[in-house]
Formats: sequence, structure tokens, C-alpha cells
Amino acid sequence: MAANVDLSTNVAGVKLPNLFYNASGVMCQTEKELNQLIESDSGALITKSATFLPREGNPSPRYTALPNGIGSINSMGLPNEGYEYYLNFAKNYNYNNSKGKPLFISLSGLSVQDNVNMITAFNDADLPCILEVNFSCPNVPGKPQLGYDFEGMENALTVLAPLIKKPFGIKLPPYFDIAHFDIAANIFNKFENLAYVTCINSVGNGLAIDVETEQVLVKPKDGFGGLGGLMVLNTALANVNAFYRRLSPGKQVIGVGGVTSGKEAFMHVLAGASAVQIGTTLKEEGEGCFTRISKELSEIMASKGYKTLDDFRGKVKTP
Ligand code: RRO
Repeated sequence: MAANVDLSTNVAGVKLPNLFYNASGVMCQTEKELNQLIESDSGALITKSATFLPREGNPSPRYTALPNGIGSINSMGLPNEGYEYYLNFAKNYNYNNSKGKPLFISLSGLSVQDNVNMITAFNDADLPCILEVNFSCPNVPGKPQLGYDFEGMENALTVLAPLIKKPFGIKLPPYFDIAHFDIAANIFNKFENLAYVTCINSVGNGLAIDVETEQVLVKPKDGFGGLGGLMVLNTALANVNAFYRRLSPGKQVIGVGGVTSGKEAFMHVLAGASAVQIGTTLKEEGEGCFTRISKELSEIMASKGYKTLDDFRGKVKTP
């Protein structure tokens, strides 16, 4: 770590020792994986999106990295251990023994009522973890992404935000139209305890084809799956910056998409990210990526004379 550089940050009023953690879905389904994250140099951890009941997910192959480091495609289909497993993990989470890392819990109910039931159980347990509701899984056949249904998303938030009471976050799909950034941000600004949005989930329903075999690369949904990694960097940066510019003061954006090195992490913070998640790179490289990317970002900051993330967050310039 470069001397005199501080990578700590705050999300939803909670301190993270550094800005990096896993993108939900990577290294976070089982307790064993979550413990690997605790041991790593991440600054927090988030669980795999939970449904009310455990799910096996879609048939394999359902994830693959794509050639030349451009990224990945997945159609996992929400495999998870069911919310009670993650509730139990949260109950046993030892904040003194986890290097000061906050715990984020991702919830992805298959209906608003499922989200209500899961949130109620977390409320009853009264834990210090932060809830994040996933409005953007692209891979469950027959379940469109709620993030693309503005009315449905507002209705869901109208039910869920007052129920959660505490500051919480939502995971968004990428948007591709300025009018959609405006509409979505106007909705989010209506909910006071919606503390942050995480941008972006994978770019839904891409298709990857192997020339040799003439086959698609993942089996579910005829090969259609969510794209992640370097190829989505610029879409991710656009979404981070679009919401950073539009959300009411106090609301935050967490950046995810295309981070392979300190350079892309630096771009996410310049675009406005308060924290940065790593998905495809974590999956491909393992948890050592947190150590490497923290060091790379520290070096970039030191070379520019920045000491804290606040020195440059959201300060991207226009020529
Ligand atoms: O499990 C998945 O297929 C999955 C989920 Br829940 C998500 O939110 N984003 C993604 O790319 N895959």
C-alpha cells in the first residue's frame, strides 16, 4: 500500500476499511466462501442473493469467462441456500473478528411478498447488517427484471422501504437511455431510507458463441446470459455517474462492472462510486485480487497527490 493513502469509505453510515468487496454472486454462496472473503483484503462482504427457499439454480454450464479477458457470461439462475442460511450467518457474524468489515445481505425474493417475509425475519433478528434488495437478476426464466419495470419497482419500494426502516440499498440493472436515468432517479429520491444504489448488475441476455463447436457457451435459456467484466466497464461507469449526478444529497452509488485493476477502480470513484465491487476478476483470479487492486489504486492516488477517496470522488471532468 502506498504510504499516506487512505482507501477507507462509508456506505449507508457504516465504515468500510477499504472500498473493495465482492460483487454479489461471486464467492458468497456458502459459509466457506464467505469466510474466504473475511480472510481476504476486501473491505466488506455481501452474500449471494437469497430467495425465500433454497434454489439449485439453472443447469450447467452456467458461467464461463470469455476469451481475451473481455469478461464473462453467466446464467446461474439464483442458486442459493435460502434466506435462513444467510440470516444464520448474519446472526453468527463476529464484527470484532472480521477486520472491521461490514456485512451486506442481498435479497432477491421471487415476489414482493417473499421480500416482505425475508425482511421481516431480518427485522425480528435486529442485526447490524445492511440489506440490499436485488431488482435485477436477469437469469430466472419467466421472471423479468423488476428494475426495467418502473411502476413495479416503485410499488415494491413503497412496500419495502418503510418495512426495512433502516438505511438500505438496491441492486440495479444497467440503463441505456437518459430518460430512464431520470425516471429511475426520481423514483429513488422519493424514499428517504434508500441509502444507496449498486450499479450495475450484469448486462442481461447477451449471447456468447464458440466458433469451433458452433455452440453457445452457457446451457440455460438457449445460451442467453448476463455479461460482466471488462466489456461492461463503460456501461457501468455511465450508470454510476448518471445516478451520482441525479440522486439526492446523502444517497450513494456503489460501482461494479469491469474492474480488473486499480485503473478501472479509480475511474469508478471519479464517476462517483462510494465503494467498488469486483465480480468477474474475483471469480477468475481469486481473493488475491483485493490485495493487488488496492495496491494499484493506492499507487495511482499517490502519483496524483490524492490522499483519500473524497479528494476525487465524483470529480470527473468534461473537456
Ligand atoms: O444467479 C444469477 O443468475 C444472477 C443473479 Br441473482 C444476478 O443478480 N445477476 C447475475 O448476473 N446472475
